[in-house]
Amino acid sequence: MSKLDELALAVQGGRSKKVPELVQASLDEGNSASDILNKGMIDAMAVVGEKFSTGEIFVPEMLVAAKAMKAGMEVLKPYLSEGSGATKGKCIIGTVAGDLHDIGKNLVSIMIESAGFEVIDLGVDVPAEKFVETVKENPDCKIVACSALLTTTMESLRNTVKVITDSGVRDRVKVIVGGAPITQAFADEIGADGYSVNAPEAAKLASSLV
Ligand code: B1M
Repeated sequence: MSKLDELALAVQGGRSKKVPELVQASLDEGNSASDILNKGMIDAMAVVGEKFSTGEIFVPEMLVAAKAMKAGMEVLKPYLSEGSGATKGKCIIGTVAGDLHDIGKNLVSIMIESAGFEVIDLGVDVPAEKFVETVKENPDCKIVACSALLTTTMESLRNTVKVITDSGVRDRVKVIVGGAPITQAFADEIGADGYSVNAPEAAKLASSLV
Protein backbone atom coordinates (compact mmCIF):
# COMPACT_ATOMS: atom_id res chain seq x y z
CA MET A 1 0.00 0.00 0.00
CA SER A 2 1.37 3.45 -0.91
CA LYS A 3 1.94 6.11 1.76
CA LEU A 4 -0.90 8.15 0.22
CA ASP A 5 -3.32 5.22 0.62
CA GLU A 6 -2.14 4.72 4.20
CA LEU A 7 -2.64 8.44 4.82
CA ALA A 8 -6.18 8.38 3.41
CA LEU A 9 -7.11 5.47 5.69
CA ALA A 10 -5.53 7.16 8.72
CA VAL A 11 -7.52 10.37 8.05
CA GLN A 12 -10.74 8.37 7.69
CA GLY A 13 -9.95 6.56 10.93
CA GLY A 14 -9.25 9.82 12.77
CA ARG A 15 -5.71 8.78 13.72
CA SER A 16 -4.38 12.19 14.76
CA LYS A 17 -0.92 10.94 15.80
CA LYS A 18 -0.39 8.78 12.71
CA VAL A 19 -1.59 11.34 10.12
CA PRO A 20 1.25 13.90 10.59
CA GLU A 21 3.79 11.05 10.39
CA LEU A 22 2.23 9.78 7.18
CA VAL A 23 2.13 13.27 5.64
CA GLN A 24 5.88 13.52 6.31
CA ALA A 25 6.44 9.99 4.96
CA SER A 26 4.44 10.86 1.81
CA LEU A 27 6.58 13.99 1.30
CA ASP A 28 9.74 11.91 1.83
CA GLU A 29 8.46 9.42 -0.74
CA GLY A 30 8.39 12.26 -3.29
CA ASN A 31 4.65 12.95 -3.48
CA SER A 32 3.70 16.57 -4.25
CA ALA A 33 2.02 18.65 -1.56
CA SER A 34 -1.08 19.00 -3.74
CA ASP A 35 -1.36 15.20 -4.24
CA ILE A 36 -1.01 14.67 -0.49
CA LEU A 37 -3.71 17.27 0.13
CA ASN A 38 -6.13 16.07 -2.55
CA LYS A 39 -5.61 12.31 -2.72
CA GLY A 40 -4.44 11.73 0.86
CA MET A 41 -6.76 14.05 2.77
CA ILE A 42 -9.59 15.81 0.86
CA ASP A 43 -10.70 12.59 -0.86
CA ALA A 44 -10.58 10.86 2.54
CA MET A 45 -12.87 13.52 4.01
CA ALA A 46 -15.29 12.94 1.12
CA VAL A 47 -15.41 9.25 2.10
CA VAL A 48 -16.08 10.31 5.72
CA GLY A 49 -18.96 12.52 4.51
CA GLU A 50 -20.37 9.68 2.42
CA LYS A 51 -20.26 7.29 5.40
CA PHE A 52 -22.01 9.93 7.53
CA SER A 53 -24.72 10.31 4.86
CA THR A 54 -25.36 6.58 4.83
CA GLY A 55 -25.47 6.30 8.63
CA GLU A 56 -22.32 4.20 8.81
CA ILE A 57 -20.63 6.76 11.08
CA PHE A 58 -21.84 9.68 13.23
CA VAL A 59 -20.77 13.21 14.24
CA PRO A 60 -18.02 12.10 16.69
CA GLU A 61 -16.29 10.09 13.94
CA MET A 62 -16.53 13.10 11.57
CA LEU A 63 -15.00 15.24 14.28
CA VAL A 64 -12.01 12.96 14.90
CA ALA A 65 -11.40 12.69 11.14
CA ALA A 66 -11.41 16.52 10.94
CA LYS A 67 -8.95 16.71 13.85
CA ALA A 68 -6.67 14.19 12.16
CA MET A 69 -6.74 16.18 8.90
CA LYS A 70 -5.96 19.39 10.80
CA ALA A 71 -2.96 17.69 12.44
CA GLY A 72 -1.74 16.64 8.99
CA MET A 73 -2.23 20.18 7.64
CA GLU A 74 0.24 21.49 10.23
CA VAL A 75 2.97 19.42 8.57
CA LEU A 76 1.81 20.17 5.01
CA LYS A 77 1.15 23.93 5.35
CA PRO A 78 4.74 25.15 4.71
CA TYR A 79 4.83 23.10 1.49
CA LEU A 80 1.56 24.61 0.25
CA SER A 81 2.29 28.24 1.04
CA GLU A 82 5.42 28.95 -0.94
CA GLY A 83 6.35 32.42 -2.11
CA SER A 84 4.20 34.61 0.14
CA GLY A 85 5.07 38.28 -0.31
CA ALA A 86 2.09 39.88 1.47
CA THR A 87 1.86 42.79 -0.97
CA LYS A 88 -1.67 42.62 -2.34
CA GLY A 89 -3.48 44.03 0.71
CA LYS A 90 -5.59 42.35 3.32
CA CYS A 91 -8.16 39.59 2.99
CA ILE A 92 -10.69 38.97 5.75
CA ILE A 93 -11.91 35.39 5.82
CA GLY A 94 -14.44 33.45 7.87
CA THR A 95 -17.09 30.76 7.91
CA VAL A 96 -20.53 32.36 8.11
CA ALA A 97 -22.83 32.46 11.14
CA GLY A 98 -24.31 29.10 12.11
CA ASP A 99 -21.59 27.10 10.38
CA LEU A 100 -18.73 25.40 12.26
CA HIS A 101 -16.84 23.82 9.34
CA ASP A 102 -13.38 25.29 8.96
CA ILE A 103 -11.08 22.89 7.11
CA GLY A 104 -11.95 24.23 3.64
CA LYS A 105 -11.86 27.80 4.93
CA ASN A 106 -8.41 27.18 6.43
CA LEU A 107 -7.18 25.84 3.10
CA VAL A 108 -8.53 28.88 1.28
CA SER A 109 -6.77 31.04 3.88
CA ILE A 110 -3.41 29.29 3.28
CA MET A 111 -3.72 29.63 -0.50
CA ILE A 112 -4.78 33.28 -0.39
CA GLU A 113 -1.93 34.08 1.98
CA SER A 114 0.48 32.30 -0.30
CA ALA A 115 -0.84 34.38 -3.23
CA GLY A 116 0.43 37.49 -1.43
CA PHE A 117 -2.39 38.72 0.81
CA GLU A 118 -2.25 39.38 4.54
CA VAL A 119 -5.08 37.22 5.89
CA ILE A 120 -7.24 38.11 8.88
CA ASP A 121 -9.02 34.89 9.84
CA LEU A 122 -12.20 35.47 11.87
CA GLY A 123 -12.78 31.74 12.40
CA VAL A 124 -16.14 30.01 12.26
CA ASP A 125 -19.73 31.04 13.06
CA VAL A 126 -18.91 34.64 12.14
CA PRO A 127 -21.82 37.12 12.39
CA ALA A 128 -22.26 39.30 9.29
CA GLU A 129 -21.69 42.41 11.41
CA LYS A 130 -18.26 41.10 12.48
CA PHE A 131 -17.14 41.01 8.82
CA VAL A 132 -18.28 44.65 8.42
CA GLU A 133 -16.64 45.79 11.66
CA THR A 134 -13.33 44.19 10.62
CA VAL A 135 -13.49 45.78 7.14
CA LYS A 136 -13.99 49.18 8.80
CA GLU A 137 -11.02 48.57 11.13
CA ASN A 138 -8.82 47.64 8.15
CA PRO A 139 -8.96 50.31 5.43
CA ASP A 140 -6.42 48.36 3.36
CA CYS A 141 -8.73 45.31 3.19
CA LYS A 142 -9.37 44.37 -0.44
CA ILE A 143 -11.16 41.04 -0.21
CA VAL A 144 -13.76 39.49 2.09
CA ALA A 145 -13.88 35.70 1.68
CA CYS A 146 -16.88 33.84 3.10
CA SER A 147 -17.21 30.09 3.39
CA ALA A 148 -20.43 28.08 3.91
CA LEU A 149 -20.61 24.28 4.07
CA LEU A 150 -24.23 23.57 4.88
CA THR A 151 -27.31 24.03 2.73
CA THR A 152 -28.86 25.57 5.86
CA THR A 153 -26.14 28.26 6.05
CA MET A 154 -26.49 29.32 2.42
CA GLU A 155 -29.08 31.84 3.66
CA SER A 156 -26.57 33.03 6.26
CA LEU A 157 -24.13 33.60 3.39
CA ARG A 158 -26.80 35.57 1.52
CA ASN A 159 -27.39 37.68 4.64
CA THR A 160 -23.64 38.25 5.09
CA VAL A 161 -23.29 39.61 1.55
CA LYS A 162 -26.39 41.80 2.05
CA VAL A 163 -25.17 43.23 5.39
CA ILE A 164 -21.73 43.99 3.89
CA THR A 165 -23.43 45.70 0.92
CA ASP A 166 -25.88 47.66 3.08
CA SER A 167 -23.05 48.85 5.36
CA GLY A 168 -21.65 50.97 2.52
CA VAL A 169 -18.15 49.39 2.44
CA ARG A 170 -18.80 47.45 -0.74
CA ASP A 171 -17.18 50.08 -2.97
CA ARG A 172 -13.76 49.24 -1.50
CA VAL A 173 -13.93 45.47 -0.95
CA LYS A 174 -14.76 42.55 -3.19
CA VAL A 175 -16.73 39.72 -1.62
CA ILE A 176 -15.89 36.18 -2.71
CA VAL A 177 -17.78 33.08 -1.64
CA GLY A 178 -17.42 29.31 -1.72
CA GLY A 179 -18.05 26.01 0.02
CA ALA A 180 -19.51 22.66 -0.99
CA PRO A 181 -23.18 23.68 -1.54
CA ILE A 182 -22.34 27.01 -3.21
CA THR A 183 -22.51 27.42 -6.98
CA GLN A 184 -21.72 30.21 -9.41
CA ALA A 185 -25.47 30.69 -9.92
CA PHE A 186 -26.05 31.11 -6.17
CA ALA A 187 -23.08 33.49 -5.88
CA ASP A 188 -24.56 35.60 -8.70
CA GLU A 189 -28.02 35.49 -7.12
CA ILE A 190 -26.76 36.84 -3.76
CA GLY A 191 -24.61 39.51 -5.42
CA ALA A 192 -21.12 38.21 -4.58
CA ASP A 193 -18.21 39.50 -6.68
CA GLY A 194 -16.87 36.02 -7.25
CA TYR A 195 -17.17 32.30 -6.58
CA SER A 196 -14.62 29.54 -6.73
CA VAL A 197 -14.88 25.81 -6.38
CA ASN A 198 -11.71 25.18 -4.36
CA ALA A 199 -8.87 26.83 -2.48
CA PRO A 200 -6.33 27.27 -5.32
CA GLU A 201 -9.08 28.79 -7.51
CA ALA A 202 -10.09 31.11 -4.64
CA ALA A 203 -6.52 32.42 -4.47
CA LYS A 204 -6.48 33.03 -8.24
CA LEU A 205 -9.87 34.75 -8.01
CA ALA A 206 -8.76 37.01 -5.15
CA SER A 207 -5.65 38.06 -7.10
CA SER A 208 -7.70 38.77 -10.21
CA LEU A 209 -10.03 41.09 -8.29
CA VAL A 210 -7.41 43.52 -6.91
CO1 B1M B 1 -20.36 18.32 8.73
N1 B1M B 1 -21.53 18.17 7.19
N2 B1M B 1 -21.90 18.68 9.88
N3 B1M B 1 -19.09 18.26 10.19
N4 B1M B 1 -19.11 17.62 7.51
C1 B1M B 1 -20.90 17.99 5.87
C2 B1M B 1 -20.62 19.35 5.22
C3 B1M B 1 -21.97 17.12 5.11
C4 B1M B 1 -21.93 17.30 3.58
C5 B1M B 1 -21.82 15.61 5.50
C6 B1M B 1 -22.84 14.74 4.82
O1 B1M B 1 -23.98 14.69 5.24
N5 B1M B 1 -22.45 14.04 3.78
C7 B1M B 1 -23.31 17.62 5.77
C8 B1M B 1 -23.96 18.83 5.10
C9 B1M B 1 -25.20 18.43 4.35
C10 B1M B 1 -25.88 19.62 3.78
O2 B1M B 1 -25.89 20.69 4.28
N6 B1M B 1 -26.47 19.37 2.63
C11 B1M B 1 -22.81 17.95 7.17
C12 B1M B 1 -23.68 18.02 8.30
C13 B1M B 1 -25.12 17.63 8.07
C14 B1M B 1 -23.23 18.44 9.56
C15 B1M B 1 -24.06 18.61 10.85
C16 B1M B 1 -25.43 19.30 10.65
C17 B1M B 1 -24.19 17.20 11.49
C18 B1M B 1 -25.04 17.14 12.71
O3 B1M B 1 -24.75 17.76 13.72
N7 B1M B 1 -26.12 16.40 12.60
C19 B1M B 1 -23.11 19.46 11.73
C20 B1M B 1 -23.33 20.98 11.52
C21 B1M B 1 -22.51 21.80 12.51
C22 B1M B 1 -22.50 23.27 12.12
O4 B1M B 1 -21.72 23.67 11.31
N8 B1M B 1 -23.41 24.05 12.70
C23 B1M B 1 -21.78 19.06 11.17
C24 B1M B 1 -20.61 19.03 11.95
C25 B1M B 1 -19.39 18.62 11.48
C26 B1M B 1 -18.16 18.46 12.38
C27 B1M B 1 -18.03 19.58 13.42
C28 B1M B 1 -18.27 17.12 13.08
C29 B1M B 1 -17.01 18.38 11.32
C30 B1M B 1 -16.35 19.75 11.01
C31 B1M B 1 -15.06 19.96 11.76
C32 B1M B 1 -14.31 21.17 11.24
O5 B1M B 1 -14.46 21.65 10.14
N9 B1M B 1 -13.47 21.67 12.10
C33 B1M B 1 -17.76 17.97 10.06
C34 B1M B 1 -17.13 17.43 8.91
C35 B1M B 1 -15.68 17.05 9.06
C36 B1M B 1 -17.82 17.26 7.68
C37 B1M B 1 -17.31 16.61 6.36
C38 B1M B 1 -17.24 15.10 6.58
C39 B1M B 1 -15.98 17.08 5.85
C40 B1M B 1 -15.89 18.60 5.65
C41 B1M B 1 -14.49 18.93 5.23
O6 B1M B 1 -13.71 19.42 6.03
N10 B1M B 1 -14.13 18.62 3.96
C42 B1M B 1 -18.45 17.04 5.34
C43 B1M B 1 -18.64 16.05 4.21
C44 B1M B 1 -17.89 16.46 2.95
O7 B1M B 1 -17.44 17.57 2.79
N11 B1M B 1 -17.83 15.57 2.02
C45 B1M B 1 -19.56 17.44 6.23
C46 B1M B 1 -12.78 18.82 3.44
C47 B1M B 1 -12.63 20.28 2.99
C48 B1M B 1 -11.25 20.50 2.40
O8 B1M B 1 -13.60 20.51 2.00
O9 B1M B 1 -14.83 22.22 3.40
O10 B1M B 1 -15.77 21.42 1.17
P1 B1M B 1 -14.61 21.75 2.02
O11 B1M B 1 -13.77 22.90 1.31
C49 B1M B 1 -13.48 22.85 -0.08
C50 B1M B 1 -14.50 23.56 -0.97
O12 B1M B 1 -15.81 23.53 -0.44
C51 B1M B 1 -13.92 24.92 -1.15
O13 B1M B 1 -12.51 24.75 -1.05
C52 B1M B 1 -12.20 23.58 -0.28
C53 B1M B 1 -11.25 22.66 -1.06
O14 B1M B 1 -10.18 23.31 -1.63
N12 B1M B 1 -14.26 26.01 -0.26
C54 B1M B 1 -14.19 27.30 -0.69
C55 B1M B 1 -14.61 26.03 1.06
N13 B1M B 1 -14.78 27.30 1.47
C56 B1M B 1 -14.52 28.09 0.42
C57 B1M B 1 -14.52 29.49 0.29
C58 B1M B 1 -14.17 30.03 -0.97
C59 B1M B 1 -13.89 29.22 -2.04
C60 B1M B 1 -13.87 27.85 -1.94
O15 B1M B 1 -14.14 31.37 -1.18
C61 B1M B 1 -14.28 32.23 -0.12
